Formats: sequence, structure tokens, C-alpha cells
Amino acid sequence: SRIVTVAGAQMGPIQRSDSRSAVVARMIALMAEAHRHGADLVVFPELTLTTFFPRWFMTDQAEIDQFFESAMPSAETAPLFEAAACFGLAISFGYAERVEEAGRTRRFNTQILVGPDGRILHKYRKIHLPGHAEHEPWRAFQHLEKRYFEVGDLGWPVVRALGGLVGQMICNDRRWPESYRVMGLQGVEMILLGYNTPRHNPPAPDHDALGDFHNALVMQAGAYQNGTFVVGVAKAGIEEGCELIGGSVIVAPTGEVIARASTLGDELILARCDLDWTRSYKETVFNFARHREPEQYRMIVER
Ligand code: CDT
Repeated sequence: SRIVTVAGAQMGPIQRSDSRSAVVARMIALMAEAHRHGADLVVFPELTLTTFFPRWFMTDQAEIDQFFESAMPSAETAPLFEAAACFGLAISFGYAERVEEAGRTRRFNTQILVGPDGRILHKYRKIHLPGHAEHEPWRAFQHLEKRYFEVGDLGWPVVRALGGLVGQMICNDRRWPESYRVMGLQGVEMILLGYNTPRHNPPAPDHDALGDFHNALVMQAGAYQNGTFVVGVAKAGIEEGCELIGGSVIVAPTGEVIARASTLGDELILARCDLDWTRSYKETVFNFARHREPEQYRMIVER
């Protein structure tokens, strides 16, 4: 058996006035608790360091850039890397990334996996950006990810870490079977993902009552259909007047939820995950080499 004790560190709301260092202190408190419970890995939400700023339409780039990190680690985030080293923990967290690349400034919705030695082991840039790019004043709040971020350009790599094969995705990616399958084809054994999901979806308010159901449905299906653990972690609660769902879960390769958050605040969930549990799915029902029929799937990679 290959055991990874994983902690999902759900975060309660982060208001615009909360400083980075206040958020980092909350994250370190959760890491300390995870360490006391024997965790190897702590997974935090999407855009952990700030409020979910795509809810606002902004035109002043300097104002927008206040939500972005141009260095990782920076003076404000270095304590996270130091705490990971001190506790001997790996951590995964999301942040808005601003980078100079190919002679221009680029901005991504990013999530990294940092090893216990403080090294960045894996970086993922969100591919499925939901929402819209222009101001839509009829909405109670905006969802401007298409305005503030470029589509991620790193694909869905899977890396060897924590004794297994680990991959990452971010929030809306979890609703798309392709996100899981691309990693499933690389043998992924544990997928880490953070999310910020408003309870209310302005273009489809009839979905609102089903938010928690859809959240669990997609992660449980993705885990089972690819024989992998999925660790899904929310930023939850009422943030700047906008309600975000909770429901952080750790899902086994059976598709069963083995740990679930019960609050909408800072809350740790834990599970002892035997990565060898993935084998019985990967080698039987979902033995891809034996049973997939990719010739019949061509349509899904065409526009
Ligand atoms: N952050 C994020 O991707 N949230 C989306 C909201 C969808 S409605 C625009 C989600 O899929 O949860």
C-alpha cells in the first residue's frame, strides 16, 4: 500500500479588505492542524490568497493587478513555503498569476503544488474559464474570468509526487469530463482542485438549488471513471455579499465521498488515501488500453 494522508483546507470567506498576511496566517493555522493529524498534503481553494475578484467589473489595470502575484513566493507568501518545510507538508493552493512571458504581460488563474522542501513540483493554469468578458449590469454580480485571465497553456500534466501520480485542475474544470480523462490517460492517482462557486448563477437561476448536488456529482463521477482520488476544496460562505457553496470533499476511486466539510468556514477534512486502491479500477472496468475505443471519440476533439 502507498498511503497519502491528505487534508482539504476549506477556507471561509475572504473579504477585499483582508490582507495577504492575514490570509496566509489562516492558511498556516490550517497547516498546523493538518500536521497534528499526520497529514502529508494540504489542499487549499482556487484563488486562496484573495477574495474572488472576478465578481467585479474593473477597468483600471493597477486596481486589477492588486489581486495578482508577480512572484511566487513573494515576501507575503514566503511564510507558506517556510511552514510547509517546517511541518514537512506538501501544499497546493491557487492564486492569480501575473507573469512576463513571450515579451508581454500574461495573467492566469493558477494552482501550484509545493513540496515539503519548498520546491514547486507542479503548476497548473486554469483551462475552462467560465463567465464572460464584458460588463453585464443585469447580473447581481459579475463572473469576469474571461476578462481577467488567459486560457491556461500548460495542459493537464501529471507528476510523480507523494509516492504517486498527482494532477491538478481548478473549479469549473471539474464539470468537464475531459479534464479528468486527460489526466486519467496519464495514470493519475490523485487530482487536487480548488473552487469558488457562487450559490447563484445569474444566467441559470434554476440551477441554484442544485449547486451542492452538481458539485458532488461531477467530482464523484470523475474519480470513479478514471480510478483516481479527487480532493475538491471550496472557498465558502458569504464573501462581499456573494454566497459561495462549501461541500469540500475527498472522493475515493470508488466514487464514494470519504470526507466532507460540514461548515462554510475554515475547516479541515482528512482522509488516509491508499493510492493502490486506484489499481482495482484502472486494471478492470477502466483498463483504458483494453476497453477504450478512441477511434469512435474523434468528434470530442473537434470544434
Ligand atoms: N470559479 C469558477 O470557475 N466558478 C464556476 C462558476 C460557474 S458559473 C459562472 C464553477 O464552475 O463553479
